[in-house]
Amino acid sequence: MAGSLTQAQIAQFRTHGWLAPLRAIDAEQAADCVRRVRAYEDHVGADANRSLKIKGHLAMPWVVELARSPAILDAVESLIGPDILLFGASIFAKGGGGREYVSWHQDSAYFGLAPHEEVTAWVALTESHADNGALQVLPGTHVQPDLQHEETFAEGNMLARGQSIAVADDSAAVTLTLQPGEFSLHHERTVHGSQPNRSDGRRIGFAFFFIPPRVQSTIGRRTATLVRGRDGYGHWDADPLPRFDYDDISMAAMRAAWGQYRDGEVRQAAQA
Ligand SMILES: O=C(O)CCC(=O)C(=O)O
Repeated sequence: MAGSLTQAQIAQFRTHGWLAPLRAIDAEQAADCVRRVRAYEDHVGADANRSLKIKGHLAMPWVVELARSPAILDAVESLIGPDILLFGASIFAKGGGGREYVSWHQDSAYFGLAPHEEVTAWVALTESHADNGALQVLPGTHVQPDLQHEETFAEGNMLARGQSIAVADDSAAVTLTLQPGEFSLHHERTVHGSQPNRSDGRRIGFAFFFIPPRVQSTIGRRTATLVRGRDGYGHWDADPLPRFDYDDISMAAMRAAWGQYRDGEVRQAAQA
């Protein structure tokens, strides 16, 4: 299969369900993205975590461009093939010294996709390490089915419903240390989460959700954006992409998708 990953990197992903670090953009470009996130927050008057979720790429063209970074798509192509749809994007911005964390979960729980071929690229816009609550993964967990998640709505949990998998032993967890502009990849069923940010600075990452066009929505017709190759299946309608920053039409679609997800209209796979 074409793409940028070596056989060893592909084997690492297939065996362990994650791969890192890889470089998407340089540090200066990452700093520029951070400035744009702040500008977005000034514009909407609220933390980006409250709205740049699920379809966060519908708020501003630069988010789509970031997802389209050749280095990201080349790596994803190695795993899912030359035809690639961007199915969604969520920001995870954790304030320094805050209580926010992400409980152990699988992305697949609420994605409503089949077959299970989704790959998440988590792009670090700031540095991301153990002290500031970097993404952590439990290697090898992607070979399990969709697991039952308890919806805890716990205070500080950054996930919409505080959805959590009870993990008896997380001693094998791997912390994905990334520099600004680097990214990691994980499979939609890889159990992952993150600890609070104990540093002084903000830790910001953008998660992009990629699927091959053969993957279908199990919860009705939805939208996605073809970012490479061709879609020979037609399972997905086209996302209403932003024509400019804060485009009202695409922002309304983003808010609707996030609302459906957050308000429980999308049921978790293990209960379906
Ligand atoms: O950024 C984090 O802390 C968690 C990210 C995450 O859960 C995800 O990318 O699915």
